[in-house]
Order: sequence, then C-alpha cells, then structure tokens
Amino acid sequence: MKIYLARELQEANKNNAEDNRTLLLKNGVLMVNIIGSPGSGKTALLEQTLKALNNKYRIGVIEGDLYTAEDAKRLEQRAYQVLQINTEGSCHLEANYIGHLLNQNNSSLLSADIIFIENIGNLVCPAEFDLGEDVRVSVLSVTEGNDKPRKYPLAFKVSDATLITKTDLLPYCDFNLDLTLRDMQKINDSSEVIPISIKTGEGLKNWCQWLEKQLDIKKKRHVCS
Ligand SMILES: Nc1nc2c(ncn2[C@@H]2O[C@H](COP(=O)(O)OP(=O)(O)OP(=O)(O)O)[C@@H](O)[C@H]2O)c(=O)[nH]1
Ligand SMILES: [Mg+2]
Repeated sequence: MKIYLARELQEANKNNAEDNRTLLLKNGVLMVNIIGSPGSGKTALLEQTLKALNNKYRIGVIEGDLYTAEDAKRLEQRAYQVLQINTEGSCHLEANYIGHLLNQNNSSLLSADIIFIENIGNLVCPAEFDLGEDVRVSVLSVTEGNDKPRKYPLAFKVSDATLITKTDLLPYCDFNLDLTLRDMQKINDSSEVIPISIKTGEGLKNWCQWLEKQLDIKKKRHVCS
C-alpha cells in the first residue's frame, strides 16, 4: 500500500505556491492571504477595504468557505471579480486550488491589481499552507481573548501584518491591547500590528496605507523582473 506522508504532500503544496508566485510576479498582481478564526471580522474588513480602495484599484477576491457563498455575495457588488471556493469540509485552502483559479481561461483575476484571499475561518491549519501570496495577514478580534497569539503562535509568526479587529468593543471585553502588542513583539517582531474597527473606522487608513505600500513594492519588483 502506498502511504502518502503529509510532509511530502506539503512539499507539493510549496511547489504549487511557487508557481502561483511566479505567475503573479509576471502579471504584477499583489496577492494577500487573510487568515483568522471564524467571525474574527475578515469579510467585514474586506467590505470596508473594497469601499476604500475599489475606485483606485482593480480588486479581485477569492473566498474560501466550507459550504456557502454568503461572504462572496457580500463582496461582489464592489469587487472587480469574486470567486468562491467551497472546500466541503476541509479546514484550509491549498496552493493548487488558487493556481487552478489563476489559470482558468475565463478568469480575469490576473488583470487585477490586488487579489485578496479570505481563507477558511480557522486560526490553525491555514497557517501551514503557503498559497503563493505576497503577504499574509492574520486577523485577531478583541472578543477572542488575549491568550490566542500565545496559544496559536504559528498564524502570527508567519504573518506580515496582524490586524487586531473590533477595537470598538474593547470597553466591553477583557482584552488588554498592550499585552497583545507585547506578545506580538515576542512572537514576530517584524509583523506590522494594526488595531482596527470596522464600526468606528479606527485603523482603516493605516491598513490601506500598509496595503498600498505592499502594492508599490510588488509593482517595482514586477518592472525589474
Ligand atoms: N463591533 C464590531 N463588530 C464587527 C467588527 N468587524 C466585524 N464585526 C462583526 O463580527 C461578525 C463577524 O464578522 P465577519 O466579517 O463575518 O467575520 P469572518 O471572519 O469573515 O467570519 P467567517 O467568514 O465565518 O470566518 C459580524 O457580525 C460583523 O458585523 C468590528 O470592527 N466591530
Ligand atoms: Mg467571512
């Protein structure tokens, strides 16, 4: 009997991720992989991000969900293109799923400036799978509690930015923002940490500026490639 070792399969995922990265660089497209627990505010963040940036950029979205297309429907009014992946139970996206969508003949994703991937709501497994993104962003809401970066460090370790969402709820939660900022410094001192609230708009400008900086870096790399 042939036994497939997870580490070998993950090696295949790494190769697929590199293929995606090459394709994205050739086309000058920035891909952002967003990971976080169910309900942490990923789609709400994308709704506001599209509102803020869709007049300036062509923005594509790949929505990852187990079964529904509810999040895709929330975003399709504003995005340049929204594609939905239903994993039918699997807890994370893999690079070959993304590669398939990028290579589809009728996909205009590669004409976008930015592609956001909303990964499956899960703070554990998506952190282990490189999708070929340029930047990975983890989302942690204040309602989840201070201990999450310490208990689930990988997601934060492999992220280029961490958004601490729902800061409007800080007065009602037992969440110490300074403590999490200190923990983040220990786990990954090169990750940008941006507190943000979709309700009050706090931090949205910082987040959009960070994104535009990443886009600028990508466009320059594309020109030099
Ligand atoms: N008060 C407050 N509520 C928020 C904020 N951001 C999101 N929410 C609420 O949190 C709930 C979950 O938000 P979603 O954006 O659907 O969360 P998600 O991470 O996309 O969830 P999944 O796709 O199921 O993993 C919704 O009821 C949002 O309105 C925020 O900044 N402040
Ligand atoms: Mg969502």
